[in-house]
Amino acid sequence: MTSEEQPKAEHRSRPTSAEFREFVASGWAPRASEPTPRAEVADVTEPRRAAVSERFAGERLVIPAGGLKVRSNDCDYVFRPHTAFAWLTGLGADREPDAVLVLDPVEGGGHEATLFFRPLAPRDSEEFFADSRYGEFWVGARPTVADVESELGIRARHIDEMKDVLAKDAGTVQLRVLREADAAVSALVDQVRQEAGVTESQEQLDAELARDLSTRRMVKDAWEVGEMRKAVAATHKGFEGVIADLPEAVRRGRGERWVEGMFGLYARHEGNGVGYDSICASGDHANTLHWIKNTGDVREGDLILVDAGVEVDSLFTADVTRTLPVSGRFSEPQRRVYQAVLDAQEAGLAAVRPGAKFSDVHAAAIRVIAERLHEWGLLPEGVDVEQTLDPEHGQYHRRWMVHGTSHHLGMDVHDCQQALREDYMDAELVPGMILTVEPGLYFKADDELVPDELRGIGVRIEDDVLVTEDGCDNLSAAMPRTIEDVERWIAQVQERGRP
Ligand SMILES: [Mn+2]
Repeated sequence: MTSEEQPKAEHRSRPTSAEFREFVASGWAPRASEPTPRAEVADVTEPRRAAVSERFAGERLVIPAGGLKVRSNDCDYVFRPHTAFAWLTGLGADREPDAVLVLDPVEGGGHEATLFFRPLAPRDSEEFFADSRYGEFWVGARPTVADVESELGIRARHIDEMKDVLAKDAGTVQLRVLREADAAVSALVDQVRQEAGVTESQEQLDAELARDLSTRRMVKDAWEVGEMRKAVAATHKGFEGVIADLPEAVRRGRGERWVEGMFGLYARHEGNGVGYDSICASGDHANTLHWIKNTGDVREGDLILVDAGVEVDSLFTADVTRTLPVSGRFSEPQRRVYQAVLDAQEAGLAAVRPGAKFSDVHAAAIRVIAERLHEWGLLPEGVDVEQTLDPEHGQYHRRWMVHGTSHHLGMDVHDCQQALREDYMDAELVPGMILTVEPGLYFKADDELVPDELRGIGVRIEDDVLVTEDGCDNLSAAMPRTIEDVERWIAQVQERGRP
């Protein structure tokens, strides 16, 4: 109900004669009589909704998917549902624009879930042939109410029926909406509240819902870990596609785009797409942390930093970085920097275990970074390791690694972003959490504080790690990381060709 409006194009028209409408509606084979089979994910979303129901007992919760966004004129961006909506319904990939999940409290406790959406329109409707956004002629047949109910195990209704459900005893039933997902649904909820005589601001209540739905995804269940493993396996394959084509990337010029395209090909083929814009940064570009322009050449002798992840249809995404010598062998200065980052990563990985604090991982990795920079004489005169690690009066080493070492990972690449500091940075790790460990060192080409031979070298190594009962399981461990293994990997993949 709430996609962004597309500007009208006055020069276009569709046939409207009664004769045509009757003709276009006739002569089609009957639709499949069997609804869509139940999806595997339907079994795992039910307990998720039950947990949310328990937390917000007696309240009505509104969780929109969001709407289509106009790219230009009558072209929209590819749709991606809000993560909380996808997590609670099991709808992933590009489903279902304008849908809204409503959890309605029932007497005696618990909630009834209803998915309001735009079901498939009949063939005698104008939408069928004339609506380029939703019509079957244009975007294919969408699911029916029966399809959605049978696929997801959730009651489904036409979106037009939603307002009445929201308005039902709105004066007595507490209403909360996930505001960030869909501005129009939020406006509708505000209108319902106003009509019911609710005058005090409800923003705090809505923010609590957003925070809960974000924080709640921090510990992954077995099914979610399985999706992460799929995402990582596809990412591994994508990296091998990139490695196989590195010589081609060098030959063609503008090789960063070739690398981006090669990874994107695998991401799209193996999964839903990339989980975030791939960073394909050769040479000095690696020192721009979020280099996604990818306009540069890939040159023999340089390192190329590739930070990329495949997102699978459930929207779980990997997030892996490898820094690869374009010619297949690291030079001596490249080895020195790479090994320091690897040592920092090993220290970070060793700190991942239940009971450790999230921030301990960064502390362990950044200490190694500080030590190496001190050994190399790069810290200011007279500053030792402990002094630079002082959070108040130091941190000189952060000039060469300004980012953090870890973030939670899941359906969003930066997962659980709405969580409070006490539930994230200051929280203890527990089994089932998945985080990245990704230290780096970045020596810009114009950095006059570092020796010539290090200028223009940027290295990051990033793996995706599951917290287990007694430590951690590196989900991306199959992707080589040590200097020797990376060199051997490149030689083997280039010998074999694209996977
Ligand atoms: Mn990352």
